[in-house]
Amino acid sequence: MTPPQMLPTTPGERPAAYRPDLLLALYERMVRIREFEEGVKFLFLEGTMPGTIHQCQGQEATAVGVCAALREDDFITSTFRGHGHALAKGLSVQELLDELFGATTGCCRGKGGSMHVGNMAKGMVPGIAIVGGGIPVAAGMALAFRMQRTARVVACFFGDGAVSEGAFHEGVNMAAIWNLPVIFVCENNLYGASTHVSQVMRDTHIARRVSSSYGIRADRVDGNEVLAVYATAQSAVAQCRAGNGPVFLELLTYRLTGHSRRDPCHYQPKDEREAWAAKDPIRRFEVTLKSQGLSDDASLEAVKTRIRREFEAAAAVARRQPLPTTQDLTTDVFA
Ligand SMILES: Cc1ncc(C[n+]2csc(CCOP(=O)(O)OP(=O)(O)O)c2C)c(N)n1
Ligand SMILES: [Mg+2]
Repeated sequence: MTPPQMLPTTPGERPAAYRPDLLLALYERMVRIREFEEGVKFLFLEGTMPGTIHQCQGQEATAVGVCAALREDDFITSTFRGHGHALAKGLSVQELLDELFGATTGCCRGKGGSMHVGNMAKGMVPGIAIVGGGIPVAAGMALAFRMQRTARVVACFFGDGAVSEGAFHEGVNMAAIWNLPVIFVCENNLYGASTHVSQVMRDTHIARRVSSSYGIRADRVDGNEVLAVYATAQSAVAQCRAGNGPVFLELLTYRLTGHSRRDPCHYQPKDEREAWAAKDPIRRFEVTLKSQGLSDDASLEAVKTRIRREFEAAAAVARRQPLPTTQDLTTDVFA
């Protein structure tokens, strides 16, 4: 990924011009996530892929916009909904698909599965499926980075459901009093499983709650606008690297799929779903790319076709990868 360019002055503001290769890279990454999720959905429904899956169709701009502002040696923590975070941080389609098939060639040697994807060598702690569980971990990693005198930062992804957990208070408060280099990234998709945010918090403006409770910078941004996410993440990362962290980002987005594959999603009202489908981050960015003369329908379609083929080739390989043996039960454990 191209290194960050100019910093915006106001959170969420798009700088006037980004280099075309950066814009096209952002687009390609979002499409890779969407095609991955659609392809995995098919493999799951077909019955070939074991376990369950939590998918992120509709939320591609949050993962891509934040991770594009990070360096390779920065870290992210993630959740049970981690496929998009992983691809955005630079994990390969192959190592993820192998993991989803439970193969030893997967990013966690087949022992993590869909809810725990990650790769420490690529700056991603394997996903933590306990809601809010990654938040104290991110604060601890950031403390370690500080004590090691590095300029590395941690971006900690979690959902709106996590902000009422005790772990959230502990982690954010500790990061705040010690100015730790953490970007707390709340993907507010309006629902924790089937429960709407308004049923679990009186003030649904999460960023406002955080800035008044913890005394840190907290921005609320359109999470379906990849350049707004990227610009805000860049300035948050710069602030954290300069020793003035943490920063909280509330990214407003929407899951255009069920909570998990067994969820028919009946609790999302039709008009709400349609309104958010019209704000699909990929389609919106296509409009931007076309209006800037960087792409046309044919070239965008070519990107999708290439990425779809890349997925299909990786899936064909993943189906044939070796599965762990009983000997593998006692490897990769502490004791
Ligand atoms: C501590 C804890 N409580 C409950 C659960 C069960 N659970 C799994 S996902 C989920 C909803 C999480 O919602 P949110 O944090 O908004 O993330 P999203 O699914 O919207 O990405 C719940 C309640 C859990 N995994 N951990
Ligand atoms: Mg949610």
